[in-house]
Amino acid sequence: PKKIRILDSTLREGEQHPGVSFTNKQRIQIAWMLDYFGVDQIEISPVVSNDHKEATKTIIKQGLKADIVSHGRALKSDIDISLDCDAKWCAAYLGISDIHLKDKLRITREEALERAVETVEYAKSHGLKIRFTVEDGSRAEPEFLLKVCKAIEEAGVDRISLPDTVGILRPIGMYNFVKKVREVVDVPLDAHVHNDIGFAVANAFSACDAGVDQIHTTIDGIGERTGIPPLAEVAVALTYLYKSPNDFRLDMLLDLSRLIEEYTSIKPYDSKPIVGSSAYKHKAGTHLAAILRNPAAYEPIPPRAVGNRRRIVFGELAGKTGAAYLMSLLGLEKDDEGAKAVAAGLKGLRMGDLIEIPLEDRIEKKIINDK
Ligand code: HCA
Ligand code: CU
Repeated sequence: PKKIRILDSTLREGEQHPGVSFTNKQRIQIAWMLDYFGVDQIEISPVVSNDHKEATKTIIKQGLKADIVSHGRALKSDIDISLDCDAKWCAAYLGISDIHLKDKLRITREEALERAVETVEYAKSHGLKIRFTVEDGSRAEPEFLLKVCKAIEEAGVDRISLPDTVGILRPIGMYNFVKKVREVVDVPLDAHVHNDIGFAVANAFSACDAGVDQIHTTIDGIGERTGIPPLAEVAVALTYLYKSPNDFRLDMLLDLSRLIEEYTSIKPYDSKPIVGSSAYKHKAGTHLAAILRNPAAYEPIPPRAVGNRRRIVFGELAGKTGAAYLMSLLGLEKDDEGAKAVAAGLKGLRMGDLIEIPLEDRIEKKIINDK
């Protein structure tokens, strides 16, 4: 299978999430952790404040394995800031849909095309690698989108980011968006997709099917409005479903999520895939019975592999299997009568009173061996 790379934008898109604003010390730590995790590129924007500029400079100096991508507008003055930071990679974005051209930038298509080409030429002539983002490309007039992509390819652009800036594409729409561009240019492509209707992860993978080789993520999916695809879902899907040959340390995923929680007070919702507190909880007695023989019965990805852990919830659905198991955990003699009585007792428990026990490896092994 083909390798799909990850660009993590926690430090750029992530900081656009309401309530997120890191200190420079935190930015540097996040960059180190993302690099150790194994992402290919880390994006940060030095143009938003002096503080960000300092962080960008410092992170570039760390000599991390990942490329540090310095993000800004398609303006020479923003490219100059990337140069000041000693960046090797920069990214420039420019809205190219009519709504962005008319109501945000107040420029014509011709002016936008010219600005895109000039920006790429300027970066290249200063020795920078440049990714160009055709912002709101998913709503741009298709002929104009292709025209811009061809022109910046000719100007020497190194990558093109195809964004669904407002998250309105269906997976098939994202596929077609990428495919159209893929057919006219040879430049490596990025997918940057927003989650306004909940399709971000699905759309990112549609984009892969159509030919992008890099997905943008943030830790826990934080970003403008409803954010972009979370690093955890993307890295796990790449590894387990797409068999992409990356060297991710997936067992850091829970720690990465906790780090963001600590620095932002944004807690991932319980049922959030991979890192949510319920992602590996089992409640129904029939599920427990199966889990005790073979956890794969109800766990597509082993919890330890992603730094999470399995928990059993003993409550009204535990049944006799659950009751007997709870008794064995507590070291109680378990006869049939006793188990029935405990099961009846558990039936009286309601939300909030449920007993939750992490399954220790030791006990799990013993039970699995005893079967
Ligand atoms: C923005 C827009 C952007 C850019 C994406 C990219 C988008 O700057 O807020 O550079 O790949 O969603 O279009 O995040
Ligand atoms: Cu975005």
